[in-house]
Amino acid sequence: MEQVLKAWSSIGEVVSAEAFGNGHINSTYLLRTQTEKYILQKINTNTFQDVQGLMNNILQVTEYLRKQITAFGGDATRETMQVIRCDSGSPYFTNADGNCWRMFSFVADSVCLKKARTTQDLFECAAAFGKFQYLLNQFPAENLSETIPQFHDTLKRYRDFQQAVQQDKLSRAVLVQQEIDFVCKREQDCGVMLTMQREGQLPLRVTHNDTKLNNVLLDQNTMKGLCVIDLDTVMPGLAANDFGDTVRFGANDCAEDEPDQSKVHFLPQLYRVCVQGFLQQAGQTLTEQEILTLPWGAKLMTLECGMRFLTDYLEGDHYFKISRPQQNLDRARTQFTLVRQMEENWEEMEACSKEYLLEHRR
Ligand code: GN1
Ligand code: MG
Repeated sequence: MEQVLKAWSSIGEVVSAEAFGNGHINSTYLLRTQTEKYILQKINTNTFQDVQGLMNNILQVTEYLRKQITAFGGDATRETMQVIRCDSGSPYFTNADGNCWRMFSFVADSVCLKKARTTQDLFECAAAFGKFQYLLNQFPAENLSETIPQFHDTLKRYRDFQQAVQQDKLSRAVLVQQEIDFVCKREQDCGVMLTMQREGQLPLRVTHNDTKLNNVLLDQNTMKGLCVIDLDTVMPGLAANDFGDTVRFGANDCAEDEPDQSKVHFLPQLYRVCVQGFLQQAGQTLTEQEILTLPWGAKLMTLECGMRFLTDYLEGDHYFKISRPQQNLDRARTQFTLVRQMEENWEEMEACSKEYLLEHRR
């Protein structure tokens, strides 16, 4: 790391560096100098192969957000991420070993939660991502590179899953036949929103695509949503998917990798809170059809994420970081339990959208 830090000599002497956060992909560190804190990240270049394109997206999006936030009277130094360029002026540094690193300023007096402690925490998370989408409503999407092609193409994720089952490189398929069957029964579901989008019923928007609670900072004093982070997957996408991934992660009472499925509960009352938070901010820019497909966003983001975890388990855990064996399998099982319970609560989920429309559109 010493060699890496030389590329940012302008921040002064770094007195400590510690591992930070819970991301599954990049490696994150908190740095302290005598006076300031910074976030240093090693970019996972297996996942993000076009680092130039990735950083270019982040620079464009944060610059645009800074203007928007200022125009709305906010504090742009705290409400969006800020890239700290290297001494050379580049937004990232490539080490002699080929690893790519980047730095962000640390948002003071903010917290990042692993799990919502109160209903309000989840509301704030959904609202922060709703506002993110609202602020980027007019952003020229054609300027963004696709950092991970077909990221939320659920049908492609299904095909990747099928391939992993067929190849069965580690002979694990026999251990997870139930889970495999669960996914196969839902093949038709995977294409529902993609078809609507292709047919012009759902617009593409600039979306975040990874809207879990730990990708938003809350103000430590007010516990209000403050700053959306992890901008690696900002790309054109569907509004309902941004809503849906917040639900996947937050509208339950369990950890993402809970091993005991009897402890996994999808909570419809928290689903409702997500609808309220997201639509409070993004509602006015969304079409009726987008609002009606919110339940699909929740179900498909959860199913897709479960498929991705299961695929990774079958392929030998090379994509998502794990800290114990079977963690990806537990993550997958938890997602499937949540999907089943969403199906059981489908009418209530649909009712939330309908009630919103009745109240706001007629
Ligand atoms: C990854 O990087 P992180 O931990 O915020 C993943 C998301 C998954 C999520 C599951 C680039 O997000 O797509 O939904 O894990 N990010 C990427 O927790 O694949
Ligand atoms: Mg993250």
